[in-house]
Amino acid sequence: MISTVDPERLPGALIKALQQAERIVALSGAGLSAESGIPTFREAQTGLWAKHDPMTLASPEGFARQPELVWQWYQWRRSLVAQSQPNAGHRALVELERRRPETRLITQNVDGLQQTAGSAQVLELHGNLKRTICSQTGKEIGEQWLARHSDIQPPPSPHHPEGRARPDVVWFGEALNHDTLQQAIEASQRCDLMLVIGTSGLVHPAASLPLLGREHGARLIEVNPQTTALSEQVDWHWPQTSAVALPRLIDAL
Ligand code: BV8
Repeated sequence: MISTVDPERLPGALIKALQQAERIVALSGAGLSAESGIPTFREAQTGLWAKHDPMTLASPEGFARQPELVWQWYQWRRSLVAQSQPNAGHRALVELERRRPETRLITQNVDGLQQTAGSAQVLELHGNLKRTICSQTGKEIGEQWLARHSDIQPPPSPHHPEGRARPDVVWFGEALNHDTLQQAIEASQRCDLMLVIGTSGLVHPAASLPLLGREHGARLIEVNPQTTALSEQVDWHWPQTSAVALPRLIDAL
């Protein structure tokens, strides 16, 4: 049974759990950046990409099969991010960190908007598309090299003769960075309240973190206009957008 709350009148028990929480984890997904104008992962991508399945493009097989198309998809997403600003939801999470210094921010997003909003420590489970690495060695490739070789898409790598430039993101079928995942697991096990913000809860291992928190006694508040794969597991489903909900959450602290 999903306990959906009245978006305009939060139950006292939710507010109490929020006020008493000392170790809050915020797990965010693409929905947090939606109000910054960045399409979510499963929404139909606009224009050229409508006919491509993001799951195929965001995979090593997809890159091996169509490197130019995948490179251009990320170039398009990078340009979207470059034109986007953090929204009130990102800023509310920065304020949450200020009010509750033990807060840990974990994101599935690769747009870096939470850091742009001012957060110093964000666990980026799926990497960050602003960084480019060598497809063979994983070493970072600098912007100057990329600019000098932009006539070839994707540009070659300076680190390996067969290497190509690729975004520093975790594709489907690739392992997450071990340390980042370990820190996210530990934070989820330690927290006493987890905010699950703007995620469909379909991608693992990220989607297992709320369940881990719950197993260790955390209360879960989901902020999402829709119900999701996680809604049955949370204590409260708040059917509200994150740019509206998160500032209200700060006001209730
Ligand atoms: C791995 C980077 C192992 C790339 C991404 C079967 C069961 C369980 C797992 C699997 C399985 N089969 C395969 C797997 C593994 C697979 C997986 O989970 N597949 C799923 C889809 C079935 N996982 C992996 O492959 C992971 N790796 O398991 O490795 C391994 C171990 C050792 C050695 C080798 C391998 C890697 C997964 C990472 C994939 N990379 N991103 C890129 O971005 O280009 S995931 C991608 O999806 C994005 O990061 C995105 O963030 C993420 C999750 O999606 P959401 O964030 O939830 O976004 P979505 O669009 O789905 O939902 C948006 C939500 O926001 C909606 O609910 C909407 O209602 C809401 N919303 C909209 N507007 C708002 C809002 N909410 C609030 N406010 C709003 N305004």
